[in-house]
Amino acid sequence: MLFKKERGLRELYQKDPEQAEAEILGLGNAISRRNFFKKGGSVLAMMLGAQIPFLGNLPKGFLPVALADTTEPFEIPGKNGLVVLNDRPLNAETPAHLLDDEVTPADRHFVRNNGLPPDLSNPADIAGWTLTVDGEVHKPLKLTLDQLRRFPKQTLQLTVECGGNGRAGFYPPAKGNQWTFGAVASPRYTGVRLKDVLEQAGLKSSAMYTGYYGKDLHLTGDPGRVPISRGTPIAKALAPHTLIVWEMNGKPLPTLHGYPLRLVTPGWPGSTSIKWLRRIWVRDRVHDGPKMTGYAYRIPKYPVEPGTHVPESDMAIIESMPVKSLITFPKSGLTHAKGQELIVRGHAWAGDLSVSRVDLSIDFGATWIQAKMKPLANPFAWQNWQTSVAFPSAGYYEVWARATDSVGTMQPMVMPGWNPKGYLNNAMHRIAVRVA
Ligand SMILES: Nc1nc2c(c(=O)[nH]1)N[C@H]1C(S)=C(S)[C@@H](COP(=O)(O)O)O[C@H]1N2
Ligand SMILES: [Mo]
Repeated sequence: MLFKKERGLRELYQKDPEQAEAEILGLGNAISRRNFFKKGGSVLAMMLGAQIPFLGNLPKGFLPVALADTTEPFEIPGKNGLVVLNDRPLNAETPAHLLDDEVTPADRHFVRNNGLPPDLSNPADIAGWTLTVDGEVHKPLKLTLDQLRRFPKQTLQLTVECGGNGRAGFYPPAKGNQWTFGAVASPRYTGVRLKDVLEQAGLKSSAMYTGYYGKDLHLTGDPGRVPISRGTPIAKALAPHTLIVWEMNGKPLPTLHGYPLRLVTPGWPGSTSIKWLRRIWVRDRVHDGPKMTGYAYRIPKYPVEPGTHVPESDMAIIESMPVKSLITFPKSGLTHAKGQELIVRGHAWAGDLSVSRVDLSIDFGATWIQAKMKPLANPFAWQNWQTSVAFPSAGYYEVWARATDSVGTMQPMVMPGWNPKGYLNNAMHRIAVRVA
């Protein structure tokens, strides 16, 4: 297989332009440049929306600038305005100003795949879908989708953020998807409590951790390899807001988000919310599936100097995510009329905790204005907030947002604890405002 590690299109273009061109065409492996232009010229023209009269002169390895400059060189079906960070596996984030909805619509929900989504084109795959619950249980279960629907139904707004959201802000840089701010979402999910299902299976006293398995394929395409299998301590699995869901915003889960079934572990790294869920393995020890061990989704047990090599034995699994906020209106870079108040709004969330306040600054942190928080939909929904700010004169301003959680911890202004894989960057979000 050609792709062992994750690799973005731009990176690929630098290293292996012919392969990149082949990837654009979805041909999967290297083809000759001559062939590329024979088969590819028309595809490229379609993507650009225009013929390329001098196609033959386009230097090897030059991604047409019209594609390189746009944040979305590929259309992801069902998505609107997302920035593609990697196309294999697919990873795409939502620009902050497109996350303005109080409840995230499906077309604005970020996508984070570690492998290849399962092929569900055969209706029998869905009709025959089962969820297995085994391991440290008295009565192993194999539930059909209909059987799952018989548990008490729950609908909740739940916030899920990728553990690597904000990675782009770390220095020295960490490898992996360079998420900026947009790998977070808070849609309304419908499903059942994981707790109710685990109780039907009857947890043994040895039940300590969960291990979730989805139906997606490893990047190599090898059906014997699992792209990701993570879980949580049993207490989080039994928490009332941890759900097995089949609907997002009142509609069947979109394919990219785990149709027909996914787990949602709100407030914890998104990687514990396994999509295309088919098995829950109750463990008598900390789960050791792919991406549970080593450096994956782990941070040093103590603060380290940026760039330090940390031994694996000193890495601890990330649990609750830190307090964070986002300014979703207005879009950064606007010009605002002098003398008029500017409405600023956004969201804040705090892992397992709640948000106690959100403050804004227009003077680079010297003074702060407390934002008004709207009523919280339910625990683990994000907290919508809004306020209006007045600027004393014309000029360049930044609006900074800082959330504080229920135990008094605030977002840092600068990069928080550096860690080898670049997780948990909850530095404040800021937008630029020109007042004229
Ligand atoms: N089966 C499966 N579940 C998965 C993943 C995956 O690659 N495969 N990615 C995880 C990660 S790292 C994140 S952040 C979330 C992203 O969910 P989304 O793609 O619905 O936004 O899904 C998690 N669940
Ligand atoms: Mo993630």
